[in-house]
Amino acid sequence: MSELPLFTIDTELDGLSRIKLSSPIKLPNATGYLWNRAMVMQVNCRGYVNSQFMQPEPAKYSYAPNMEAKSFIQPEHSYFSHHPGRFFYLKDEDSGEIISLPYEPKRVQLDKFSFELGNSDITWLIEHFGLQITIKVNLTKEDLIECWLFSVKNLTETKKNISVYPYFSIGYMSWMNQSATFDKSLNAIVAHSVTPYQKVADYFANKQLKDTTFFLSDTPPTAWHANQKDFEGEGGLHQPSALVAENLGNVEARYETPVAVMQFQQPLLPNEHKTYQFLFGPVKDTSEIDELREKYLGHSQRQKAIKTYHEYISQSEACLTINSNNDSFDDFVNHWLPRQMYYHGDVNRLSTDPQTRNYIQDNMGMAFINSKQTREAYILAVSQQAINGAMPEGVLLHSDAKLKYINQVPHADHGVWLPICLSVYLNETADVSLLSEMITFADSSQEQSFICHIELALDYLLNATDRRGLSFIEQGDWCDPMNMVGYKGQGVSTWLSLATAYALNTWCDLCNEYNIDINQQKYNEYRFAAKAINAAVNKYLWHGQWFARGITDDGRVFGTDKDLEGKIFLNPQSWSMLSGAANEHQQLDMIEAISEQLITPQGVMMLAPSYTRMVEDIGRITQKHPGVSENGSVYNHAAIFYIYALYQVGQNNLAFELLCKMLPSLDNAEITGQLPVYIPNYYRGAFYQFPEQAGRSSHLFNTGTTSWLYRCLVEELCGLKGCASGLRVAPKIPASLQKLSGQRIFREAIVNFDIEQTKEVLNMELLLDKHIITGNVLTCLQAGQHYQLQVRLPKVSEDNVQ
Ligand code: CEZ
Repeated sequence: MSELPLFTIDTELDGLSRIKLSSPIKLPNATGYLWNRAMVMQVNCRGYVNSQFMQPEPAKYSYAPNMEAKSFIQPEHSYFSHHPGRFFYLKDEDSGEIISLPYEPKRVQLDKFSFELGNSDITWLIEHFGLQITIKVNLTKEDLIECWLFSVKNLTETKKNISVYPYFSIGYMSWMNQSATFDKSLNAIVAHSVTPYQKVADYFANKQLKDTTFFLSDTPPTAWHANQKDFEGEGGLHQPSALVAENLGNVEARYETPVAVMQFQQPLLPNEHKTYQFLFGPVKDTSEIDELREKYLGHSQRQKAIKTYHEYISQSEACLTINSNNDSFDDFVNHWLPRQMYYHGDVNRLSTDPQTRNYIQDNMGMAFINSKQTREAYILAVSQQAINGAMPEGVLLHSDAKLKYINQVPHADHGVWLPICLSVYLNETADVSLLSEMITFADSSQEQSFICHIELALDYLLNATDRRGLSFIEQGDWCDPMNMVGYKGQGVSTWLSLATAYALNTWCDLCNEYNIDINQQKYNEYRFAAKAINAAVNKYLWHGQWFARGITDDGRVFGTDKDLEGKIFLNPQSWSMLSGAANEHQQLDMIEAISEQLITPQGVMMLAPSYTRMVEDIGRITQKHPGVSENGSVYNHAAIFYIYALYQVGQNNLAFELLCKMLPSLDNAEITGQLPVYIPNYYRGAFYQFPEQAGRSSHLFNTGTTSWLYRCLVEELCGLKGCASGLRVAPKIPASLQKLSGQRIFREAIVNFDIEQTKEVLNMELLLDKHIITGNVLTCLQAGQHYQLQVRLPKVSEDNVQ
């Protein structure tokens, strides 16, 4: 492979970004992802694919070669030789040589390789055997189907005879019934199965399931093969025996593991090319295949589908575009971050019962893209609140949906998120009408205003405190697997106590800012309660240089220097800055302790040292591998809380430094192992215990980080934050960023801005369309109007506190 840069960031004609990886070996786990409201596929540069669809619960149509446990999408997904994938064997009939594209399973070194991630497509451009091959996949706006194009061109002066063999894995579908054969009338390999069940009731429940997987081509195959084991034979996937013969054997699978393989023998004259279209996906029955073929097969149908899907994904365009003279930073902030944020708000991590904290935070991000969706989501969330104020573990998005997995474990924090995340919705829209919406409860048809629902949630939190005024943790707070601190009903959480104080203060601030009509006594009660909680946290949980993480059922304070492992947790420190519990001295102490113990080249770890053995009064988190997920990884959701908190206390340089560490880039790609197209939920931590693996990406793009990161960029770094009277301007650019320009869409006004730091001014100066602005709120912005905003800031000092 020639020494091309590992990857490049190009810009498409439509201004959107295109990431191009030049090697399938250097970043073997590199992936991109595509989705629509009913399916998601994570595509690996070597050809492996992890995909699922909703019916309405998550289901597969391309399975692993053996029975798989149904679970939520896991971090650090591992690939293995028979992992589901979309491969193309290509035989040079003249030389007999066989390769596989895009790289797996034969792993032949290719003359040219490029794995390209676009906004709404994933493509490989490959050259080998004197052939130029393009492989492209896109999804559709609303259907459960993968649309593939395979194009091969003869670049040589001599005629070439080839066979192309798309090999789409179907895998082990069912222990009750699975089979596959070629259906001539559909020109498709059709694999039928029956979702296993034993209860009569499930027969009727399963009748609607899409238990059939099909692979259809626009070209009649020379031959086909639908039987996994027989296709491989003794040669295995690296040297499938079925490819030795001139033609595939047209072999069915009969209660044998299916596969979809077709053979297309194709002579190519010099400069001649041949293009194939393939459709792959789940259906309930073959009549659906016909409809999908009509809709998507054929040049014009394909162009229409690509255009519609492109428009669908392009809805992810958000309200900020920046130019910081750092192309990779700008590319991520302007394209890939809003795309990931939209994915979260659009498909709720492909769950029918998203955890309430995730649902509310993910929809906070949607306020920067499509605030109407945020409004609907918040109303739905409070409509599932109990009349006693308790918010549900998960928000049911479907009439048949049930609370599953982690949502069957009682967590104490779901009530804090609405008052906290509502501020972004109101700052972006000033839509106080939401607050007077009358909404029922999960367990009562009584209607109460949105304001009342918020206050019931806050009151429920305040009642869920112990004699010290600290919040009970039950079997977990924001940290899901911290399940044994309070399972006996006594353990308390420092983080949740501080988050409750922050939620109370945030609600009171919103009431002031938007003149929300709440009872003055209630308002005073909340301010007093927040103070009391902050005082209690300081009294019982400040230890030396930082705040402890909590107190167990048996009264043990943990998360202090006295602990061998889990000495310091990041969240209590961050949220003590947000709630106001930490004074300036404590802030400096904590920041120093965090810099010494938690900061790594890839960002800030959520705790250290990672636990290496079970701690029975803390729980499952301590059983996770050190440096993985909540057990001391660089858990980006916790890291962004810290960055947001640093901005609130004027630590703008450190905040920006840590924000840059969080973003995947060319510089850190060889460590993270990923391409800069999403923020992973974590990078491996345990930096001082397992440095070898530290920094590796989890490759899991489901994370609550995106909306908070976008909030930091819009409201803090650029400091273009909405308020009741307009757009408040208060940039927090670091000393390292001389200039920052861009465009901010605010309540449909288009504000082009230039922010620069200069010795010529001692205080911030604002010019709007060359008019000096007194104060720092732009109150006259009209929807649809364009404005030019110049912000001149006094020189920002290197030392952190501004
Ligand atoms: O799930 C996330 C949750 O979606 O863990 C976060 C929590 O705040 C998010 O709401 C921190 O605990 O159950 C487990 O052990 C998993 O680790 C989940 O906690 C975790 C998933 O892996 C997704 O990251």
